[in-house]
Amino acid sequence: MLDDDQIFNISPGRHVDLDHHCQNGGYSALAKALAQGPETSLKEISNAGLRGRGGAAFPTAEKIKMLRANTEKLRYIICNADEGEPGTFKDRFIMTHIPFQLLEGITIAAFMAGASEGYIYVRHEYPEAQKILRESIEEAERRGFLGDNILGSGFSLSLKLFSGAGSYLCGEETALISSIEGKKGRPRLKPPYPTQAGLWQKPTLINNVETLANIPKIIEKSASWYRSFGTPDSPGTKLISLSGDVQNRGLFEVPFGMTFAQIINEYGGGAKTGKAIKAVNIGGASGVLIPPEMLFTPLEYLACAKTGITIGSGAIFVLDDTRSILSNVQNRLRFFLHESCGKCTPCREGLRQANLILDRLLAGEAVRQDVSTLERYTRAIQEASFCGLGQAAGNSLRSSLAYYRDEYLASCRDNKPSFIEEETA
Ligand code: L3W
Repeated sequence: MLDDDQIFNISPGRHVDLDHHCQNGGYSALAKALAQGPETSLKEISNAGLRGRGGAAFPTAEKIKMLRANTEKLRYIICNADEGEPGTFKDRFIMTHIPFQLLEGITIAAFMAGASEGYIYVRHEYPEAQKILRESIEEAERRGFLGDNILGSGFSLSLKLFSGAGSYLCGEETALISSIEGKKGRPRLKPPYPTQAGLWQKPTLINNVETLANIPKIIEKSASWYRSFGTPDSPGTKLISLSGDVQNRGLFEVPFGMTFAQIINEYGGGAKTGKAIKAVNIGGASGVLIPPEMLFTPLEYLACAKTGITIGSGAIFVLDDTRSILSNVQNRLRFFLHESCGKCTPCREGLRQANLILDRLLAGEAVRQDVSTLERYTRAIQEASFCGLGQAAGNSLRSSLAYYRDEYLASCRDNKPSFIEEETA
């Protein structure tokens, strides 16, 4: 998806501009899509097996088909650029380096879905991305790639940028839609899905930045080219935000099918000198903590689902043997506690109580019973929370309690020899 020649040839702080984009084949995919029509283009995306890159991996073509099946004339497209998942910085890179590839992808997706109006919802914390995208939208309009009668095809798309206001919850699509409508950014129950009733109750195609940026290359180079990367279950590539205790931290585009160990060693250069990997967090703060033995799982939706790993937005955070699992888990728990909207009790109260137990554990004041209580709270948070925030917040708790229970128990004062001596005295 990322064109190395294009990206490495730009000077630091600059992005691939419209001329540069066009010189490298940019907008030929849009011209091709407009010429061959929405059905043929959609078939190519379907054959490519492109799936949502925001975290849920829903088949992109299926979503677009649902919009096409809707009889409502006014349809919207929304690009979800509210990249708030801690440890994730892939969408920012796309927006600040290859904005026209993203705009081209949005325009082709809108054409396939029959959407005539759209928004890019960019998180408030990305002012640089907002500026670049605003200017890029204006330039694409001036040059006939956006706006009325795109490339003389009769297809029109009015695209606007919308700035978030700093809420993680607004990355959830129904909360995001509410936020654009001027209401509180809170999720609602699905169904109806946005494809049925989205922005202003109209059918809406909402996709992540990375998903949309994949579309031009598939249309330009074909589904079979796309399938030459990855595995039959998970074709193509994934942007991985790699951080933590590795030699090389950064953003890497990797083909699906590589194991997590390969990604960490070949791209990340392995653990820091003299250190061993203790745990790896996959899928951002919403994801799971896994032990090194599980790193031989391939980056593939099916294989990961079987082992309980959530690829999510593709963030990988490595913890070496100097790290405390408990303080790492608490760090993420506090993030969710801060971002919880407070609407439902399991999330609002469950996270607060879990945090208090972690406080006690870290202060050496907890007892073994607290660990069992933490397990019960984790189940309640995951199973009874209203939206994905609570459901996902429990992932690091659940996985760390499963793989690092000994570390929890070792922090309990009634697990220490001195306490046992006191009790029996
Ligand atoms: C029509 C149906 N549409 C599903 C659509 C739905 C949505 C997409 C996925 O959560 C995950 C979450 C986070 N008819 C449909 C349908 N859809 N069934 O498909 O839907 P869903 O509900 O499975 O997931 P979601 O609410 O989109 C996303 C995880 O991602 N995550 C979050 C990452 C955050 C970022 C970021 O900051 N950029 O990516 C990380 O793990 O926990 O599980 O469009 O409408 N029958």
